[in-house]
Amino acid sequence: MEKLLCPSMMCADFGDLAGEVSRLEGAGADLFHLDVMDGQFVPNFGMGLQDIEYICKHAKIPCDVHLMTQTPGDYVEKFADLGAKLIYVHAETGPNVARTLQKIADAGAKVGLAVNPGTAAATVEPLLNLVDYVLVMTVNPGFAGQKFIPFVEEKIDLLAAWKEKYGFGMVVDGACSPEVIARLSRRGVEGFVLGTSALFGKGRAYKDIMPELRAL
Ligand code: S6P
Ligand code: MG
Repeated sequence: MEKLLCPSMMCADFGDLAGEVSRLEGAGADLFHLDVMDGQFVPNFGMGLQDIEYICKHAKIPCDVHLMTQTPGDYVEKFADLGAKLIYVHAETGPNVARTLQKIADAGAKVGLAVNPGTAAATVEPLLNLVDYVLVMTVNPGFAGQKFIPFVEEKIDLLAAWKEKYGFGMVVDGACSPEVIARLSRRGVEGFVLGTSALFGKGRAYKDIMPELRAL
């Protein structure tokens, strides 16, 4: 199974965003992961519309947007217009997530469903009919540099067993270290969001790290 390596741009050097985009592309990144937080759904803020627009415009590879926001349904068209090719909204954002997922498809983007560590696979099963990618959170969302939550692996196995029936891809977000990538890529996960655990702040060039991660 081909891996999808997705650098999390909130971990990048914003003083040199253009350089970061081109170095990561040169290193073989598949998709830029752009986190949006509203200070409500998670206790943090970021990234701004200008950041999203800039990266989507300058990137040669596609961008996803991970909306960690309370009312994502009001904004999916906006992010599709800014250039997001895949939009994740959280399953925990209210009773009408199915409508929001439909809105993403109508806006012409791939449909993503993000699932918090405390949300069961069974809870999201009906929604799987509507999604292209499930983003399994292996930390509580909001911050880079947290610890991997091991009990989520049981849910990853349940979801992996449903991939064929519902036709979706699985991406993992949070504390994706080389060990986690090696283990979970053998259990049906194709996509990995790369933050501080595997890629950023390592004192090594992205072009040296990324092929190692792909080979795991
Ligand atoms: C925040 C966000 C994530 C992080 C990423 C950081 O929860 O959704 O995308 O940026 O998980 O990775 P790491 O390796 O620092 O945990
Ligand atoms: Mg994220």
